[in-house]
Amino acid sequence: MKTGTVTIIGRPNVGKSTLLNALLGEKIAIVSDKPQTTRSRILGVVHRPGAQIVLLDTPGIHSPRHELNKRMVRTAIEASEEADVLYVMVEATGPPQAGDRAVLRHVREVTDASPRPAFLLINKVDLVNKARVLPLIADYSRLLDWTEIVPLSAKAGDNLDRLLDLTVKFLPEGEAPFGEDTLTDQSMRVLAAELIREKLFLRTQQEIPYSLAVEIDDFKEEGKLARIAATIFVEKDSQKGIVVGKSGALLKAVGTEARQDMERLFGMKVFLQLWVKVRAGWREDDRALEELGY
Ligand SMILES: Nc1nc2c(ncn2[C@@H]2O[C@H](COP(=O)(O)OP(=O)(O)O)[C@@H](O)[C@H]2O)c(=O)[nH]1
Ligand SMILES: [Mg+2]
Repeated sequence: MKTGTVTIIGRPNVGKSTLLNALLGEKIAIVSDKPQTTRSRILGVVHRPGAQIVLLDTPGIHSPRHELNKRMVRTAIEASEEADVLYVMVEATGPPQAGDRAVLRHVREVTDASPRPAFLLINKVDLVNKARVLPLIADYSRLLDWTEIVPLSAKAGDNLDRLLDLTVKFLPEGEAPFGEDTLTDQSMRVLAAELIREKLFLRTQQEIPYSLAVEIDDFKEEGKLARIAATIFVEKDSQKGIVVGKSGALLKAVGTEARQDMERLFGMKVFLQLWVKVRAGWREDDRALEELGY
């Protein structure tokens, strides 16, 4: 058996979580059009004939301003240090940005400390003309000595099989760490909280998505029904009004969308109750961050 850990890193919003979901064929990592959607390390297991790949999706590497973000970046760095193979993701839509260069500096540090294969993944090729990818490959090749360079589209599913074939070659021999049916190490509670947060991210703007956290208060399974109660934390009273929405409309829409995703993922009926509470300054508060699982 070939098996090992593959960590996906990159600046925020390049498509790391979309790739994790695409490689798993199941949505276990939340995705939005906004940067910093992913806040924790997300483990997914890819099963291939003769191989098991333990994939780690990570928060985007960025300059952190809040304690929450410092923890997010630390999580990404630590997960990259565990990797047998590093996936370093960038976008095909433009030349390397300052954020990409910061990621590459980190890759250099990790590979200098302990040499390991680093793949450059040029994502979102569906958005550009093929002719634009070649100069990008040249740009990035000047910046680092890549083991492999793989242009792909996580969203359209382009070149993913080739990526996995190349990856398996670089994995060590070993015993598979997870059972054949294992998809993730995340509990249903965590998945439920994340799906609620995703729907909120998609429906709120500006500072609000970043001021939100979700905590599951109660999760009861009764046969084929799950009864879930969750609290959405915001930082200010004014945000609470916005998250609840006019006559509760936004909260209701979020609840419906999250419930539908949970029913699909868990294969059971879900009864979901949502509450909104103000918890000022939770993003800077060590105790609150621990309680919220960050
Ligand atoms: N067109 C296109 N969009 C993508 C692709 N991969 C991700 N996206 C979009 O990019 C945004 C950020 O994706 P996400 O996976 O959350 O990025 P992350 O922050 O790196 O995890 C979302 O709107 C995705 O739908 C891709 O291959 N093509
Ligand atoms: Mg993500």
